[in-house]
Amino acid sequence: GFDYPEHLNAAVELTDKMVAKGFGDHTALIGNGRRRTYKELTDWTNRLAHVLVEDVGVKPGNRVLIRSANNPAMVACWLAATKVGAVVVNTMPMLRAGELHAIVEKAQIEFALCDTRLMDELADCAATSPILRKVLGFDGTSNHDAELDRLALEKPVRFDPVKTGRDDVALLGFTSGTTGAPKATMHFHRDLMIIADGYAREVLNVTPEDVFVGSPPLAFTFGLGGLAIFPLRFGAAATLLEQASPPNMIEIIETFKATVCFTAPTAYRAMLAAMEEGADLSSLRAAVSAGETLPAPVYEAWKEKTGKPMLDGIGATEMLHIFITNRFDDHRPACTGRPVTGYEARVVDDAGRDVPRGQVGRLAVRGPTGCRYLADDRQAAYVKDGWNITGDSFVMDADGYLHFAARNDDMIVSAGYNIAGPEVEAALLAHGAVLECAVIGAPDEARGQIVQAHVVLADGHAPDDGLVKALQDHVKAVIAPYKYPRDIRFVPHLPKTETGKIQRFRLKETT
Ligand code: 3SK
Repeated sequence: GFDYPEHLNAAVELTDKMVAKGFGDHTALIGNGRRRTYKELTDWTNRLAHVLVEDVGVKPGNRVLIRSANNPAMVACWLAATKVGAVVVNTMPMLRAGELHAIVEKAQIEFALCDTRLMDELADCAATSPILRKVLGFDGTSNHDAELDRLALEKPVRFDPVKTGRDDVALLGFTSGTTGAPKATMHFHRDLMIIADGYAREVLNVTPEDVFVGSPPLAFTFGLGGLAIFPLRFGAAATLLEQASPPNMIEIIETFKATVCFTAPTAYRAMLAAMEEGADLSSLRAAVSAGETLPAPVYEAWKEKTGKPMLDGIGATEMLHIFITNRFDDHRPACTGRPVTGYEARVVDDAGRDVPRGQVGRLAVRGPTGCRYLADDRQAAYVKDGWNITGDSFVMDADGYLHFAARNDDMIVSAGYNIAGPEVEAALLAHGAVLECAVIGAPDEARGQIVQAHVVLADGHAPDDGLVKALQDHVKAVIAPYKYPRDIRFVPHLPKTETGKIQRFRLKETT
């Protein structure tokens, strides 16, 4: 089991304790043209912690929202807020005011720290969210040129950490439900350590020589683990990219000789193509693929080209991080592998009974970081008798290895992003030209799935390319732009049941 002292603070473990262990001069973070050692990161987070307590008035248990792209300043803010005992809600830069408002209301967020370049949408959110008491800007470019940075420069580099318990909530991980109504999953200080001491130690065998790179947002627990917690727990370096396109990741890998990469199969496909053109990714020892299922041809091509396995894994915001994975010495194509130490998996039917090996059923998992939704009736459906019933169908083979079969819900997974179809429908319906619509995930070679909208037009509107673009721009303006429908089909009517329910599965059959 995982044994931690009663008083534990995850941020202190990842900064002050790393300096005490002798990693002070090691590089901790690289980003926005600067490199910071563990000592510099520790001093920075301590100064910020002083500001949060003394100038902002953050008390243990207060919820603090952070809005930023992946950069060192975001990591410093997350660590500082964690150090003072706050409950952190990391959010993605693409979120619009309406989405931020739903998060602020759900988590009862009183304070927000925001990269000044992303302030507009948060200001709009603050105008409609009276609970949000104070918003402080920080300079995401690390030039220390914003209110939070200026206050921090005046503070001492020593901070007596707030006493937090190992079972105190440290993080709320947000996940959009299939209806788009956000759910918040609570994670304790110890959970943040468990994912490092379990998966990252056991499977990735992280050492201080490692350099991490990757694309998932820090606001997604996949990114927070892979690009902050895992490297910092072992004295390794994390490179942070505000725009994590495959070419940018390749540049980082070549420049800093990155050794561990966290991204989705779509990006690995692009990296394979770049290797054909001469890109040198030979420094990578671990290519972790998650967020969407890894197609066997990508796994095979990577093995063929690099001589190393690509490690497919499945995680969930509910479980905090990866709980089933392949291993360096135990990996198979079209297979997600076996549970990480400490986790158990079953494949069950609707009544919770094990289905025979080789048959499809729902993936149920149990382990030390299981789901606790914040104030949400959906908890009872997700956790039954201690088993977390995930949204995926799997097959367990005769050897106990797990193979992905399908998703069970209306969630669309496109290039690693989870997109709730109903949320896109609501955005489309807010456009005057749309009478009715249904949104589904359509198979796509490059992105796994794309958002496909079937639209019935209101009277007086004619289908044409100009309208497609207008609807796409409208969706991008209302919700995070990555959710926009890449494919829009105009149809005279939608398939419906006798009671008038839209039959999305019928649309899926035709794509
Ligand atoms: O597979 C996922 O979607 C996931 C979610 C949260 C954390 C980690 C992973 C891989």
